[in-house]
Amino acid sequence: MEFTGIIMKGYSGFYYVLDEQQQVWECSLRGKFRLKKQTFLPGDKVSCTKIDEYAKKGVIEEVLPRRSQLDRPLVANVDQVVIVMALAHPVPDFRLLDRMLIMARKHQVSPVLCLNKADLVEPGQASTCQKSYEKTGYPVLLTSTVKNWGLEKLKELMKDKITVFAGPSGVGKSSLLNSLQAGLTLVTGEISAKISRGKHTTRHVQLMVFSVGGLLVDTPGFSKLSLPQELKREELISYYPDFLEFHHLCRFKTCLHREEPECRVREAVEKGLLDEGRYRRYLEIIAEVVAEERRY
Ligand SMILES: Nc1nc2c(ncn2[C@@H]2O[C@H](COP(=O)(O)OP(=O)(O)O)[C@@H](O)[C@H]2O)c(=O)[nH]1
Ligand SMILES: [Mg+2]
Ligand SMILES: [Zn+2]
Repeated sequence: MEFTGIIMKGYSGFYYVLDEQQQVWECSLRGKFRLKKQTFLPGDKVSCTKIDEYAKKGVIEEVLPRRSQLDRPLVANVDQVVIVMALAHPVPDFRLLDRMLIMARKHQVSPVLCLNKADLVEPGQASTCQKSYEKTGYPVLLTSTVKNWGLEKLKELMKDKITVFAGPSGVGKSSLLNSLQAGLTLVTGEISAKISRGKHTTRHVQLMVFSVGGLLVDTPGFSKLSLPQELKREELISYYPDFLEFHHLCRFKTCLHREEPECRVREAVEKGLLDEGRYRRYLEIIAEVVAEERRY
């Protein structure tokens, strides 16, 4: 008997495959895969054969083509990444955020920006931040797991999709997931406390079932992200959907929006139509891209 399913996790030689009836099967690989050095990632769609119906054991026969592959975390077929930043505690890392937006687009995964801990800042501060990123066209939510703000909206966006939660440590990723999915008990808390609890922190990448439909991935969080390899200076603008309408009006088609005359992007920043901080970070990134090009 054959069935298709999604790999939820791999663990010591076995793969745990969720079938369409929401049952998990412990599957091993046919020897031929080991020879072919084929990789199997969480999120991969596979076809399997049942070996033991009662004990829910099976064998993976084939991996179906991957739609996308994220590197951090290493997961296949991710539909969207919820980029979580805390508005305070820790202060938002907009440099990291802008890089994560670039990375998401590079991997053809749609980003959702979640500005969490909205309960810790003045409403005005939260909405200023929200408005400046809404110009990208990506959904930007203000959330609080303490006040239950924005969670219904986030839930709606996650329905029937494979969603990865990413962002720095301590911003509330695990807390959000615990609030969104009844029964989840991911470890949350201050960073130092989590390290001492060691074993229970998110190490293996694992997909979890979202009961309204869809799958979730929590990640341990990271603080640094490099730019995509071989990113060209003229390409960078395509990662800034908020800048594009102005870019098209610049005097020079090749405008990098630095010192060029009649730069409409720079003008838009001066007029307050684009966020100044985001523009300054763009200048840092373009400088990095140019420096990187020169190395080759
Ligand atoms: N005030 C406030 N604290 C929060 C919120 N969400 C999470 N926290 C706290 O922030 C800390 C880190 O949360 P955690 O979910 O472990 O962050 P993670 O490292 O991104 O998974 C914990 O102490 C949480 O209780 C929120 O919306 N408001
Ligand atoms: Mg966490
Ligand atoms: Zn320009």
